[in-house]
Amino acid sequence: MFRYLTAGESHGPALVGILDGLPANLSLDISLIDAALRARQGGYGRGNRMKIETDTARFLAGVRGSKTLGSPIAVMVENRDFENVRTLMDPITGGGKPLTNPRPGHADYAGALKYRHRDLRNVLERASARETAMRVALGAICAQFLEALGIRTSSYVSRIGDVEAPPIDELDSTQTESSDVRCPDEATSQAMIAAIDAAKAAGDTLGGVFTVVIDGLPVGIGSNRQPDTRLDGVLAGALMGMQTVKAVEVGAGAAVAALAGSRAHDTFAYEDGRLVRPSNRAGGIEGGISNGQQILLRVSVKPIPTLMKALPSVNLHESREAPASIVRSDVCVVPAAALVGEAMVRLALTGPVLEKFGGDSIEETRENLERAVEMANRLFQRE
Ligand code: EPS
Repeated sequence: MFRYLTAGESHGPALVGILDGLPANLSLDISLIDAALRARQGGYGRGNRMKIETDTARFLAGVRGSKTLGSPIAVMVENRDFENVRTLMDPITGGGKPLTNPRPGHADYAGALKYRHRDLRNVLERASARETAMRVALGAICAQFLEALGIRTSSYVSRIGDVEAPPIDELDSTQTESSDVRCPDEATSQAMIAAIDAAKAAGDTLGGVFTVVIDGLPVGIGSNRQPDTRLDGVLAGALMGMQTVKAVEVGAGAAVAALAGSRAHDTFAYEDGRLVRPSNRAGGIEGGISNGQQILLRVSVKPIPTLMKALPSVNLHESREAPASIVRSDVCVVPAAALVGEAMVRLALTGPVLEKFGGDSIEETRENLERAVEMANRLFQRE
């Protein structure tokens, strides 16, 4: 069974993560893990915390000579900001003036009542998206496992606030990587940057939409056996597990509700003796099982809840109306969220891929995959 856990407060000493169940002998390019962490810190619209941190992954277990051992992998990412707030956050002696005014849209209020915390900082420290740095580190390890099997993920941003890109059919990843907002359309990128500047000037924040694409996923990942084994549910659940995400669509998504059945599904045909699907409205998943087509996941992200022009709220200690607490924050996290989304998809795919192909070493996993693909190709071959 593959599983992972993260721990860490936004301003505590460090974030830590454990990956358990990856096969042995997988060669890891450590520089790619740090590159993924660096990319998550970027994107137009980020705040001043990103100038303090230089995230790097320190391996504590499970890897030797840059190869996985098959034992649990433990990783640490230090929070440099901890040194600046040690009196507040030290695990043994930390404490200080409590935060009392919950931010609408944040975990502050519900979390305080749930855990009986009178200081909202005790909630926001774990609810903060800082923790996604560890998900990105662990996801970058899974990316190298998936890549070894020919499975790749990519992502792009198609909306920030009310600025939307034209339909993006053929994704040009070089364009996406050179855009400060991860949008492959140059003119839209500029309009998005202008929208972020305007929101910042107004003390406001912006959400948006990103898409995660999975290429090379073999047929048969996920299952129709039980509701919790369906691949669409597994992937959507992982993406909804991100701090900012409010909706996930697979393929044509919500638009399919308005289509008649004759226009909603992807028909089958033969072309030069090869089975083809002329469309991909299902987004690569039918009956909870990957069907060999590209997987398309469209994810809607809310504007982050810390506004420099604070929203109306209350002071819970004094039982009176008061503006929400203002803490350092970002204006727009959609480009970074796209990268976290990719990390979540990589983490969520690894379990079902291992369930299908198994293997205690990467060689064994690859052999099992090759055999399964060969058998599937032969199943309906004419005698
Ligand atoms: C973030 C780190 C945080 C925030 C942001 C994301 O750092 P700090 O709280 O020290 O500024 O910038 O978190 C939030 C938007 C939030 O609401 O908690 C990060 O590393 O992604």
